[in-house]
Amino acid sequence: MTISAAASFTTSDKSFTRSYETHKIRKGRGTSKTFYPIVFNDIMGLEEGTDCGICAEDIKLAMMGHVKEGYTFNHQTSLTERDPGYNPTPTPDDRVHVLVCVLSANSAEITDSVLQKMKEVREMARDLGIPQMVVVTNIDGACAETEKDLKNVYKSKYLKKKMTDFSSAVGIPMNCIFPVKNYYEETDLDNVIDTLILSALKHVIDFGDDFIEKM
Ligand SMILES: Nc1nc2c(ncn2[C@@H]2O[C@H](COP(=O)(O)OP(=O)(O)OP(=O)(O)O)[C@@H](O)[C@H]2O)c(=O)[nH]1
Ligand SMILES: [Mg+2]
Repeated sequence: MTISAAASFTTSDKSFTRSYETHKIRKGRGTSKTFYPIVFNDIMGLEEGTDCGICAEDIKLAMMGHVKEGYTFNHQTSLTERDPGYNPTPTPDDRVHVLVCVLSANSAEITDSVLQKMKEVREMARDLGIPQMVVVTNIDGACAETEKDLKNVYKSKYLKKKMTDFSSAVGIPMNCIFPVKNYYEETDLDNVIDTLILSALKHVIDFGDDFIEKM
């Protein structure tokens, strides 16, 4: 259990994550502290609000490695070469190796403006050759059967529909969409929760690995 990426605890539709931040997974402690060779970069969400809604162009710049750690996204304008948050000379490590879209199974219909941005981002990733996948979160609260027993995840008609609808709306194949439940109230680890998260993570790593091989 770790509390690395700050998550917001309100149910408002406002975006909580504002800046570009790298999250690492620690291995060992003290002098034997190292990190696993995979990192996650979190960005502001796509949904538009009074002061949120990342520009699709910023996601493209991030994928190319041009966004510096700690850069605070501006929902009105995208990053430019003149900005101190712009990295003009990205290394292969600064580049993105897999694009993961996180979607809540609990949310209402995805708005047209978000779908449009997703389409743009997908096309940019395709042009850059970056593999794409989707993680569907909140599967516990979205369906009574999975709430009762998480093992029912692949039996849930509701989740299946949510995933097929999303697959056809944005054109991501079903075998690139992974349902997970995140830890949020539990204080101890649980094998079923871990199985889903680790299955998604295994695919993230495999897809990323395929991309690195081609780089
Ligand atoms: N029940 C349940 N709650 C979840 C799950 N995933 C996340 N949450 C909760 O949902 C809330 C929002 O999570 P965040 O990580 O802030 O979501 P986010 O998509 O990063 O939101 P922004 O940063 O605003 O774009 C937090 O209170 C989480 O604990 C899940 O799978 N199940
Ligand atoms: Mg966030």
